[in-house]
Amino acid sequence: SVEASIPEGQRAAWKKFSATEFKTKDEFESEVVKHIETTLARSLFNCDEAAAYGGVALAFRDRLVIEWNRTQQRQSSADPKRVYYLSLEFLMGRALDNAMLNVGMKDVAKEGLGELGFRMEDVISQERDAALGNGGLGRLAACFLDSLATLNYPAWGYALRYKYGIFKQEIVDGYQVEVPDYWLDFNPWEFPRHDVTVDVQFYGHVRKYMDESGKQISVWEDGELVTAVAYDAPIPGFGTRTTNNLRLWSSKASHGEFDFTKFNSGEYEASVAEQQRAETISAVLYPNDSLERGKELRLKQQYFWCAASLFDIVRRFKKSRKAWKEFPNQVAIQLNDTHPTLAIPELMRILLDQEGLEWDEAWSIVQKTFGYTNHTVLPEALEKWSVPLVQHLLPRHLQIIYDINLNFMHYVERNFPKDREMLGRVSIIEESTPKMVRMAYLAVIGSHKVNGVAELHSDLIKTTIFKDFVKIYGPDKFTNVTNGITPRRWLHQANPRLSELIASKLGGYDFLRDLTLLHKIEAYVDDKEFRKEFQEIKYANKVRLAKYTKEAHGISVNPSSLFDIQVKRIHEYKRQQLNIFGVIYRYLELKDMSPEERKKVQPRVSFFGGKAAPGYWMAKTIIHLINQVGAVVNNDKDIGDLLKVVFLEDYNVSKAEIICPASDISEHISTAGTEASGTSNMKFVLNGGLVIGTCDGANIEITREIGEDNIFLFGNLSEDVEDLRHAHTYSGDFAIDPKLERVFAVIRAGRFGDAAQFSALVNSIVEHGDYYLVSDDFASYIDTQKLIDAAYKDQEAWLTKTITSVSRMGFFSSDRCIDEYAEMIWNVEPLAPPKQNGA
Ligand code: B1H
Ligand code: IMP
Repeated sequence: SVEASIPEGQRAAWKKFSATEFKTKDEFESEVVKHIETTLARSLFNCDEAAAYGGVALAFRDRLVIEWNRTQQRQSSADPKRVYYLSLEFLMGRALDNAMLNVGMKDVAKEGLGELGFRMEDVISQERDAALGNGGLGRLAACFLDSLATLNYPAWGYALRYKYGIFKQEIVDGYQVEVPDYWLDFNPWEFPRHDVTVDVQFYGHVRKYMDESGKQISVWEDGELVTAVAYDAPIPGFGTRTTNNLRLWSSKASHGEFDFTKFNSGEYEASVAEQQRAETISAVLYPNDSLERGKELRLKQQYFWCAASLFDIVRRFKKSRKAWKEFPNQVAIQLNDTHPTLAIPELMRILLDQEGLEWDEAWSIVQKTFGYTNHTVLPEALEKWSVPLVQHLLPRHLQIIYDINLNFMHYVERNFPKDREMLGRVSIIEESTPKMVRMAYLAVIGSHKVNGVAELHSDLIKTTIFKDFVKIYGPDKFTNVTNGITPRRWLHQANPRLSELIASKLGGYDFLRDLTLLHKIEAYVDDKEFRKEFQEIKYANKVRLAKYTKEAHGISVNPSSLFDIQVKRIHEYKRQQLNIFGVIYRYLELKDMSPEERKKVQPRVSFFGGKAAPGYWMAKTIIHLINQVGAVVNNDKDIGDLLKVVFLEDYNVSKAEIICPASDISEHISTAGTEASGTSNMKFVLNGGLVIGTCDGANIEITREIGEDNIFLFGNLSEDVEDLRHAHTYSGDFAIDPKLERVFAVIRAGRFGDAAQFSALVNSIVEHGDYYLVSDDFASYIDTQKLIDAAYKDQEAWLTKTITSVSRMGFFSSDRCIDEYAEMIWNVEPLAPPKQNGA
């Protein structure tokens, strides 16, 4: 063993002085004060909340690191098959609260902090979100890391260490303004590993020659090198000592052979400029959710990250000195969407050019190693890279992609000799000008399993974008893993009182590790005490959001109103425009009423939140309209508390933790067939809110689980969408819904400011074919909102629905997802930590 090679005396010294964990309140306080006074060089006299946060974070970090080291050592010596989750986005949010929950000792810390003069909530809220993602895809990756560690899977996340995460959104005069998010000022959760670096090559050319044995050799030469430096973050599991690693790569200029000539020739400025150019690779997260823009820098990011990660994975594999054919038994790599697809030709390149394997052997290893998760069928989100760009940046990879395609074309030709058209349809290379590499096809061909993220979505990919591939490979290559969320963050941390109430009935917090145990609270659905407490918790959570709304936006809302919330990226397919048009319609109806009639109306607050991609004008127009409607409605004396419209600025993970527990209704109203899954729908229901939604994504499975009496579904079905779109364009009698027409009339009349500002939005529906079926679904949406108003009046029945729904949400834990991936796709087993004095 490794230990035996270290001399006895040395081992004894290490053991004697090995770091230990604080165990008592006094020890905790001593650690905090030590860190504040030494690590942070502050004192009693200038210790503000930020410094207190630093001290507490460092104290918990110390505990975390001990288990992290042990986990890594355990995994190194057992050397089991590991999972590598490659994702360009990890939307982690804050780490301290999560660390305290997973490490334990939060109560001790809270008391200790009190003695030092601080409140835990204030200290926690000092932390900046780690916002290295856009939306659902990035947050899913974060939930998966939490579950992987909790379930003791030996797993690594790999991503980029963006200097700037997703931009901060400010609303100025009703418009979105983007402000850079420099989040690394003080980040105690990352560990630079200056000893773990990889030189990554770009550009250059390929030289081919024949060796003595007649074998064709390819050498990728020249070009430029950029160095990847690893930054590691510990990922603690809940209720286990397993602490996995998230490795983020940061780019810097290489001091390899390509730049020292510059130093020697005295081009100092040029070499500094080169340094800066290298650093731009990991400088900024691309802020587009579900939209691909084909920028060279993005392709550079993708390759930089794939090359560094694969080098690291291969290096770790080689330590075990196993034969190459064992690689897929030691390594499972999951591609989170097509963004890491270059990992496929990169692993081929390593195996062929560096390790000297034959094509067939290399290809068999590659296919067994990779799995690919698709997250969207929207055509504008499917990645394609121009062949000339790939040729320029990655000449050897383009050759490999062409070879993969050639073999694949031969295979298809042999198996489908009668279908000549198929070759063009399934080719990795699209014969356009310029030619394009279709990344999704490369990902399908290079993986052994392809999965969608909810049942409807997984069915849709088999009948639309990957239809031919189902014929070619058979249906078994395609599978479904319905998304989930971690109950640690999205129940316990976001809604501690509800978690506590559930624990009090279930006799402990086991449900946080097995969410299906929630079904047991259905037994309390008629229990008076339980109902009262459940309802009080919801009310308190609404008060918390109301307080935040007042502080952040100066808008007073009454917590007894029905809270209606839609928070997610702003996108036409998600249809925030349908929601705001519905709000306008409600406003017009209120204005029509007599004061007597108004007294019977259910008061409502419509909350919106979410970022628009900076270049997405239609989405920005929707934000502007929401704010303009708010300005009118919120100041209308006739309306008062009957209707308020709030746009919550800069929606992010930490705000979601306040928002999700506070809904009565949340909106998940995408055009059917467009939202692959959705995950905030799960968060809202788990926290005792109901849903208004379309038959789309995971809404369908939520309905199956909680029962159709407990959800408000509306709108056209996915199978009818295509015909409706066709009719909009080709049949003469496409007419806008009259209620919606009324909304448009007041917008055009300038009721919400200069009508010209909203004409593109209105015209996309009236004149340009209403691609997202806003008009088709409007009447059914309005009717369903009326049903909701009526249902909410019966508070007892409503409460029954919410409690029943919570009890039936067990399926949507990301722990269930990870076990499904492990069994169906990765074929990996957990590596549990040894039991430790009764733990
Ligand atoms: C989802 C994306 C996405 N689907 C491209 N696709 C991106 C595509 O930066 N890009 O280029 C970024 C993001 N994100 C979302 O994934 C789906 O829309 C949701 O329905 C789903 O719940 C989520 C997680 O599976
Ligand atoms: P890697 O797999 O080489 O990147 O190592 C992962 C982690 O395991 C690092 O934190 C290493 O310090 C640790 N580690 C690697 N090899 C050994 C070993 O032989 N014994 C104990 N720890 C190790």
